[in-house]
Amino acid sequence: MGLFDKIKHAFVKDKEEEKQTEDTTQEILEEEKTDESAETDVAKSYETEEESEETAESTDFPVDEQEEIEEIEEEPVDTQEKYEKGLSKTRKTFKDRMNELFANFRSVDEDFFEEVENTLIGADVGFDTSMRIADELREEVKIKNAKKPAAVQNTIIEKLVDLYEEEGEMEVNELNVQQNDLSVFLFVGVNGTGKTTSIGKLAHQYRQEGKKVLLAAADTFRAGAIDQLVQWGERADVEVVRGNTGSDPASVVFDAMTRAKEEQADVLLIDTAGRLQNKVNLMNELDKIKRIIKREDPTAPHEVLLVVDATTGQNAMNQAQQFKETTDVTGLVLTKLDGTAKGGIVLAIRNELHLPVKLVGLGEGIDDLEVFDPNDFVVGLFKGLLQEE
Ligand SMILES: Nc1nc2c(ncn2[C@@H]2O[C@H](COP(=O)(O)OP(=O)(O)OP(=O)(O)O)[C@@H](O)[C@H]2O)c(=O)[nH]1
Ligand SMILES: [Mg+2]
Repeated sequence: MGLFDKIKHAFVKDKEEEKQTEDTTQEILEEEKTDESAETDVAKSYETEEESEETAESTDFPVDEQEEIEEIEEEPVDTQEKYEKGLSKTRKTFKDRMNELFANFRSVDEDFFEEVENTLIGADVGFDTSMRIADELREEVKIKNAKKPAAVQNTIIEKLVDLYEEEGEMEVNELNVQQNDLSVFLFVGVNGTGKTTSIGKLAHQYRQEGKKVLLAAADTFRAGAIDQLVQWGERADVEVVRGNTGSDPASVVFDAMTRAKEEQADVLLIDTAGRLQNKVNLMNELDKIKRIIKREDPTAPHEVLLVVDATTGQNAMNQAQQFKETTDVTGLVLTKLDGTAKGGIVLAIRNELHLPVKLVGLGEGIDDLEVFDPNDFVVGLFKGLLQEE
């Protein structure tokens, strides 16, 4: 099944569920009219099968219904839910923009195609992507003779998804983790994008999986940077290899590589400076760090992860372009997706930069980092935009 078909499938399923919810709500409302103890009914409907099969003994001492409801509400949100919640602003903006586009819709003419271009650019999917989609739409509308707004909107989504799917054919979104051997991940990116935070979160995840994790504090330039990583190390319960502020970051990396090998660590995550005296210095320093890593382990670094802040939109794209030209970036960590409506840049990143997003930051907490699933991402983003034709 193609990606667009998956979205259509999810859309149809949602519609069915919506209808079912409507029906159930209707039933509940009707029951409420006849039954005064509606609260008990709601509590009962939360019972799992297991609970309803409880022994006679426990039925003798019924649990307080209120307590039972609270217990259920406290259950941790699952990953998919967190992911969808984090993207809600992006989804809403896409929807609003589409509504705006079609609010003034009269006919499919040249003005309309220009509006489509503007809408897509405004939704941060990238300039080239927007132009290309509008061009393809011109053709498609001619062929299909699609004139109804719903059909045109669905065609725009179809084109966007098809392009995204096509461009991602060779993309590897999984992190390059070495089995039974040390994995070295180098984190790079301009200041404030979320390098240190993402390292802390990832360290926590690996630690929870039972891996031996080491961190290297190779941002020796900014006062306070080392302490920040040390704090994350404490939170994630992992060791941090560090030097003094102002010391040579490459020597910290050397120490970290040596120690990781000695202690047979599974993962070494290296934090680097976001800002130096100037950009050339920064790139030279990253180069030197990479050389040291390679000298100690010719297969490493296994990932050079560029951390970009999604809230900065086009700026994040420009940074990625610059880093890509000077460093061998292997993937992106896209942070702060939770606080932004600019999630559309995931499409621009893929279609125009050809860099795989590998991790996404969905909040400031230690658990707010997810591996990126590109298909789930677009399904979540676009299924709410399809229209019944
Ligand atoms: N909402 C949200 N905030 C985030 C996320 N990731 C990082 N942040 C916040 O962004 C700010 C900067 O994060 P850092 O990890 O210090 O960024 P950095 O890249 O290490 O910055 P420098 O050390 O200055 O180069 C902090 O306040 C983080 O809490 C995210 O996914 N969502
Ligand atoms: Mg930092």
